[in-house]
Amino acid sequence: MGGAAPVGGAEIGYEFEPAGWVDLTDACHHYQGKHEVPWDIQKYFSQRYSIFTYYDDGIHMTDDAWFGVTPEPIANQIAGEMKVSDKKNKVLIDVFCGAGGNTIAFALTERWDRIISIERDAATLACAQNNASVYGVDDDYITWVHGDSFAFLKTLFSNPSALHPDLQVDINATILFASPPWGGPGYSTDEIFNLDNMQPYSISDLHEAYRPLDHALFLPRTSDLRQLAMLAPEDKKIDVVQLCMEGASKALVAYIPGRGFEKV
Ligand code: MGP
Repeated sequence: MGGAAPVGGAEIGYEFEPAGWVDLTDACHHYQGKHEVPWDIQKYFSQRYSIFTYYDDGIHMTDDAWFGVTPEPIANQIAGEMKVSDKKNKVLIDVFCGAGGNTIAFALTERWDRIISIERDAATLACAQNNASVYGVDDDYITWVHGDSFAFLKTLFSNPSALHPDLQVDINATILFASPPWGGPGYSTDEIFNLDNMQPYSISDLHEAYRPLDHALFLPRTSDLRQLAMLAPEDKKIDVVQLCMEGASKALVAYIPGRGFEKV
């Protein structure tokens, strides 16, 4: 199970399997008033309706998930534009699912044959599943995985038969989306953000894990573009899009063509 205790899975014997339904825990909150909210996430709570339009319909969050959840208009923009190359990608893997903001937006496009959404923290995964059901997103369409996405990808690339059959996807038709932790809100104090300093995973850690696949990275708006440019495969370009709300950039997304498997 990639280092995490299995939750919800019914079958035994695979390194990774679909998570099944995960129950909400005491760490999953639907805050109703600011007085209930820890001070360091009050700013995000104030923006709850731009993060989830249907917040009042029972959206649940862990406290840590507030820092990284993608606001709905931005998640929808990415979901609409999600394309790295001319390849006909049919499967999308969301490797840092968090509370589900991006996965929900991807699912709402109905553009993918399958979405695999991976989250390491069981309580956060429970929130994502709950939030997807608030948005009426079909549970059969999203395959949830509780575990470490780096270990999942390693198995997918090197030993796919160790994955449950529902997770054995055609990697030549798969695109990956990553909205990793940036190391907390402190990133914004740097005029240009050095992606080697991103915590706990640097840009090299991420790129090393994702390079065979077309992938889109959701990163700080001030990310050093020279570092991103260096990730482009030979003779290919990387598209970088600034994502704005109310006239101000919130983040950027970099669309990076995969290198395939032969050249890795
Ligand atoms: P922010 O930088 O904390 O707020 O988050 P900002 O831009 O100062 O906005 P304002 O409301 O104070 O004006 C902005 C957006 O960046 C969040 O809504 C998230 O979508 C995203 N974000 C922020 N952090 C710290 C992370 C992170 O660690 N990981 C990911 N993936 N996204 C983050």
